[in-house]
Amino acid sequence: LKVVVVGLGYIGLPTAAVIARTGAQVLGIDVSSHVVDTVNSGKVHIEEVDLDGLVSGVVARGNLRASTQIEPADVFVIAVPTPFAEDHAPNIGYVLRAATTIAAVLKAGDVVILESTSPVGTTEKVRDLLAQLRPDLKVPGKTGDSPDIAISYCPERVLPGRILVELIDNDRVIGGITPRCARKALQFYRRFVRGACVTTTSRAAEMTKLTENAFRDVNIAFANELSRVADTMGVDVWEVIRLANRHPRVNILSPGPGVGGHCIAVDPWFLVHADRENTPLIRTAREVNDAKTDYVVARAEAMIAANPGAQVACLGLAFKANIDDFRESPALKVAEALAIRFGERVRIVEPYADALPASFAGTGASLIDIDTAIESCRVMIVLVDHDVFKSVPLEERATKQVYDTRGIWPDQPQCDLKTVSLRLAS
Ligand code: SAJ
Repeated sequence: LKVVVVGLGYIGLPTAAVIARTGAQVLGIDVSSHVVDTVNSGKVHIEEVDLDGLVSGVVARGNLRASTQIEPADVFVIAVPTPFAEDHAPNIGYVLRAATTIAAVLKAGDVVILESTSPVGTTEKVRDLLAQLRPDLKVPGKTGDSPDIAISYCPERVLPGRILVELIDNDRVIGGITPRCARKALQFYRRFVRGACVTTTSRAAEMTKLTENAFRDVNIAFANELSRVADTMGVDVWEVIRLANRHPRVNILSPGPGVGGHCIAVDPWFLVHADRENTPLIRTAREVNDAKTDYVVARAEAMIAANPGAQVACLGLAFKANIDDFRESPALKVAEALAIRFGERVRIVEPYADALPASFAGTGASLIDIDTAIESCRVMIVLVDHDVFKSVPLEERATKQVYDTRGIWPDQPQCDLKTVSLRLAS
């Protein structure tokens, strides 16, 4: 079996490597020659648990190659980004460009699978584009009962940090343009997926992916809204959530400084953009989560202003715990805002960074380790729940002024938060 994976990013590269491990011949296509060269030398350009070892193994065995040039194959997997524009309109330009690239080498019997998170109807657009570019091929759902190619949508659902595990163990939703298309894609996923593979239509599969991330966003928004109410009331939100979650049908997620990453803060907009009138809750959840970052900045600023001259440690820049991914990170946004306002008083602790991102240049802020932070900073703003921060014992921070946006130190004296929130309110 020969498989082409278009896009060697956070999803495409692990997917290509996992397929290559099954013994298939896999060619990864990327527009970046740096990425192509890196993969061909058996190395990786992204950090993901165990990915380096897997890629070096499958490249050494000759099962995975990378190129900027497409080649014929039996199965084509599209895993390119689908960003959105200023007005939240989804941009499927990379998907259509990938389909155009594939069209050049497509032949009867081939299977095309879109994995990129996409607005409902995108897979049909891919089908229409392939039909237009290759009038010599019969496409599914359009030109007769026995199409030459199969086209499906099968969203990735993996969690960064657990990608190689979840690629295998998670259930997959496989949406065919026709049932026959779904069956063809199913045969392919059975090669490496241990979870259940459930077939449906491409439109239902597209909406399922968007629904999963919108569900999580709405639930995080609920937690973030609660945290603001609790601040106003002078109540510890973490204690309230712990207590409420003892109810058998209540399961509240964790508040934080906002929602980051490339998925949950983006995908709900695809639903809102498709049907603005009927999505007030999903849109509001997005706004609540974005506004939480501004609220954390304002609260941290009030706390720092109340401690004149004190050094301030911002703990964490990553978009979530125990990863080195700073994309769309609310922690990064908070730390940047504080560095711009308070300059060299601001010290950043991020065990997953070797240096501060370029956006901190000229602010005077510096990168330090957690021990130096404990020694030198009286104010601590917890922005990421990295394990290394969680393990700081109470005796090392009992006298600190702490704003714990992630609730990692439940035993921390809370009095200052109440004072600050009252000051903010007045
Ligand atoms: N977050 C909170 N509170 C929580 C949970 C998360 O503030 O209780 C924040 C995180 O700190 C982070 C953001 O939300 O900033 C997103 O983190 P996440 O762990 O919820 O999700 P991602 O973005 O790493 O991955 C999500 C996953 N989707 C779901 O859990 C429904 C993953 O399965 C998807 O494959 C991925 O999006 C994707 O690629 O779409």
